[in-house]
Amino acid sequence: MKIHVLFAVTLLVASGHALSETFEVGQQNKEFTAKALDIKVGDTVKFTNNDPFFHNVFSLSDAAMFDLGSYPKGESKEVKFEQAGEVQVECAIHPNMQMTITVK
Ligand SMILES: [Cu+2]
Repeated sequence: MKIHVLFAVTLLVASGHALSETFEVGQQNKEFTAKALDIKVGDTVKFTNNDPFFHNVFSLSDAAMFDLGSYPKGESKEVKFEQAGEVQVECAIHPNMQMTITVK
């Protein structure tokens, strides 16, 4: 009996995990490689710096407030989006760098 319950819980966790995806957004030529991205609650976005200088990634949006700091070429950082809404993503070093992530 106990074994059956454990097995069911494991299956639920495994299937829930398989449904969430990771998207990659680069930073190249002082632009985000996607201007707009639609994702689901629970998805992750990986921001990779492809430029030979530092970029930052931050958001002041209610749906996801974060500041990943500044990091050099080849490094990436991830954000998991837990709440539905529109998220404006910016770079503190280059004010023209902006993108919108819509979390549904
Ligand atoms: Cu930048």
